Amino acid sequence: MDPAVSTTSPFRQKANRVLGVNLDDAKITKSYLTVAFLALLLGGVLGLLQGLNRAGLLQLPTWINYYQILTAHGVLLVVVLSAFFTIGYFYAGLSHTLGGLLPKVRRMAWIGFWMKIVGFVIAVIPILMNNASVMYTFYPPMAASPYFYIGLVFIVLGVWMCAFGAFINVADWRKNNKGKHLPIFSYFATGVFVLLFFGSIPVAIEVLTIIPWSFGWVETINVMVARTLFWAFGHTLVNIWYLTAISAWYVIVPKIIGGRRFSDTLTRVVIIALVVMNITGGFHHQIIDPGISESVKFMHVFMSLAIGFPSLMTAYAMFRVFERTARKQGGKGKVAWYKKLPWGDVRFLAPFIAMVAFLPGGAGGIVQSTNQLDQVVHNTMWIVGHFHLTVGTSVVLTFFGITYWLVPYISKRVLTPKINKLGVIQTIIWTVGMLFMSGSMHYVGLLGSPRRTAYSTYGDHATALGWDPYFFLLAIGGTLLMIGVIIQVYAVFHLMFFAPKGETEFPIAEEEDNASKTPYWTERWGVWIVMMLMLVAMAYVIPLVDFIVNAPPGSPPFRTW
Ligand code: HEM
Ligand SMILES: [Cu+2]
Repeated sequence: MDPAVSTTSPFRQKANRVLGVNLDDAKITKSYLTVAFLALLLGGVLGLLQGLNRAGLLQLPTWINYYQILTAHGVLLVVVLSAFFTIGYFYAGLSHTLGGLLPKVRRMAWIGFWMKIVGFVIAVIPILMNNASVMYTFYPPMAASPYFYIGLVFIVLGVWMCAFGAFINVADWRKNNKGKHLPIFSYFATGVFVLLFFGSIPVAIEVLTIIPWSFGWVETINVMVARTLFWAFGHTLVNIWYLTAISAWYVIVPKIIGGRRFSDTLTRVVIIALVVMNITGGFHHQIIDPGISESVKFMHVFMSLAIGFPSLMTAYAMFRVFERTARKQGGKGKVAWYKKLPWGDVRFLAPFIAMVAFLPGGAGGIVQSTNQLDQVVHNTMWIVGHFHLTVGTSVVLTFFGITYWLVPYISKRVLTPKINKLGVIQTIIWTVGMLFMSGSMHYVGLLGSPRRTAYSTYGDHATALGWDPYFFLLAIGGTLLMIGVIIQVYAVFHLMFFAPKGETEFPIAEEEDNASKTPYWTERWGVWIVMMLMLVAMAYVIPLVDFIVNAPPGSPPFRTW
């Protein structure tokens, strides 16, 4: 049965059947994706400027400095692009799989949209005025203009609005569909919005303590508490992107290649595991921080590595689906079946490369979670290479692959062979560009080049001069990526406004015919949330109490730029 029609409201049922997509809901997603891809365009330009500057190929004009650009690049790409894409994508899926958004929820999505836009404008003005060059991580002791943080408050409130909207819609569906399993796509959405809400509570607390400090109303701030609250959020954000990406891997990609989904139970267990074990990974961003006892760090490393298990389950599930589908279509041999996969289809190719990139990405993550190895790479360009591989490739390429069906779906248009081909070319450019950029970042990091540092030869020191060839490769990669950004943004707006009219399907794969029944305990979200909160308490109460009770003198605000 098409999940889109499993609603109780006859009007909504009809609207969906006739139109394929609910136009009011589509408008929400269109607006969110528009903002997301404008952020990609602008963020990409700034990224290229950084890359060229670090390679010594470009001197920035005097009215703008490296750290301003770096702050804007981070905020645009990891806050604006990711948040707007994630919300736009999941709202489209909630609408599709739950039979339309409730009018109340639609309003909440719009209020959330404008709150985020207003917040972004309030935060961006001090960045442009060079009063907030604190990077997207913004934790003390560096202090920005208070308006930067006030803008962030609006962004968080806007995100919460969307999270609650999703909860209300899901609760309504469950009330009307007692005893049924939440459709798998909405199950992913629920996991993501649970993490978005709970994960942003710590950062909200952090920002509320920073605001009086940055106004000068209080003199000092507890740096360790602030950093810890930030990373409880920052790390969760990373896994929100990841969960968003794998929702497409589990649910969408099998349909696109003409196959069926992997075990529904396993999928739901992976989601539960990622939600429950997530927030507690935050300390792996603080392995080098002083003032955290070894036992606490050890516990957190364990928690971080635990996330590897659902990832390995995912890797297995994906390749199993690929093989099974290819064999059904006549694929033969131990590996020759791969020829049967639709390599020329950007909706498959982009997320496939994204999955492959996650292998070295995940391996790098294990390096960084290891105390001794992290001593070598911490705060070097290696880290920048790592997250351009994970978020800049695994996540973003999956997002790109999604746009080639999601944008036509919400715009009542179709993907043409020409745009598909352009998408394939874009995917290849992105992959090659990232190989150059991320590869050289990793390597030059091992040679000691620090991250977050404008061009410098350190008085022509031999070590620093040895980095030059790698920065040159980085700049080549960055230039390719910029071309990729332009093609991708063109494709999105072409599909939104100019592609031929028609119906595009929201591709949701079915289960195997002989699939075993999913146990109902997977639906107990209350239990998973309580388990998650218990783990968070276990991980954070002891260190936070320690930071507060045994606090060193607090820090005044610093302006380092
Ligand atoms: C045209 C494509 C891109 C280029 C050329 C580029 C280049 C760069 C460079 C050179 C840095 C600065 C390294 C440093 O000094 O520490 C950087 C930082 C960063 N990039 Fe990109 N990047 C691109 C796309 C992306 C994408 C798609 C994302 C994420 C979705 C991303 C996320 C980040 C983040 C989070 C930082 C760190 C900012 C900070 O340290 O505060 N970038 N990028
Ligand atoms: Cu992390």
